[in-house]
Amino acid sequence: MLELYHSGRTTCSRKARLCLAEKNLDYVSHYVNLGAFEHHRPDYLKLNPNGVVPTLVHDGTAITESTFINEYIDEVFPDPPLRPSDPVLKARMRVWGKLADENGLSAVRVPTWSRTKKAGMEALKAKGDFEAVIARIPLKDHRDKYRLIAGEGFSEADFADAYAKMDDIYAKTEKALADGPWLVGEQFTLADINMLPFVVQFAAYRPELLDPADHPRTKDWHDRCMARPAVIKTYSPSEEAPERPPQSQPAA
Ligand SMILES: N[C@@H](CCC(=O)N[C@@H](CS)C(=O)NCC(=O)O)C(=O)O
Repeated sequence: MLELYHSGRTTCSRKARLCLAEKNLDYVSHYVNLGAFEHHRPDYLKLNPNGVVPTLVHDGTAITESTFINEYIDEVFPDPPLRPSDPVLKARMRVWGKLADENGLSAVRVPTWSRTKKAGMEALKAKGDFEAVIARIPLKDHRDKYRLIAGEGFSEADFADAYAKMDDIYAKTEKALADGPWLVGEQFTLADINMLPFVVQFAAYRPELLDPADHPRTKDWHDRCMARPAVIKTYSPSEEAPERPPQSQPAA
């Protein structure tokens, strides 16, 4: 049995949901409400010690890290294949995964956390719960960022750095797609799946990035990706990816 712990609409959750949808795999969906800090509860930390989403559980075994989750899915359920067999192309595919995990995630976090987490932090501070909640966060980097959001927020330099990373990723997709139609050539692969949620989310904050005058190949790739049935399914509001998080469950 496959189970996915995810938060629906976050970039990393979407990566894993996209891969499962491309494979047409059934899974039990467990929504993890980040706003209610469900990802820092002891029961979830047993599955994912970093306290982040997503986590795939396959027959009771937890797999973490969205890029590795997707490789695992492709290895165990090889049809249709989402990794090139050519070792050079496979290495290139992994470079896209690394770029998504490092620069993609750190870039998207600046505008996303600024918009989605500030009110929650204010509420925690008002209730006097802030320090206790922060102390339960396993990753120091996340503890520091939550503190920043609760205080002065990301600086102009943080935004400039995030925007530079977005520009760099769009420049890289534009260059790679000259040899397309997909990011590593002829085959639609995990490179496309792992990068798409970032390209989409960057454009949600900066629509000009998808201007065909500036990034014609990336715009065309984006549109072809968004027309795939698995992508339509993943991006449509659904019970597992609601507009608003469902009611938080009581802590286990
Ligand atoms: N490298 C990890 C990063 C996971 C991650 O940071 N996920 C975000 C959502 S995209 C998260 O759980 N954030 C925790 C929070 O918002 O407190 C992966 O790709 O699985």
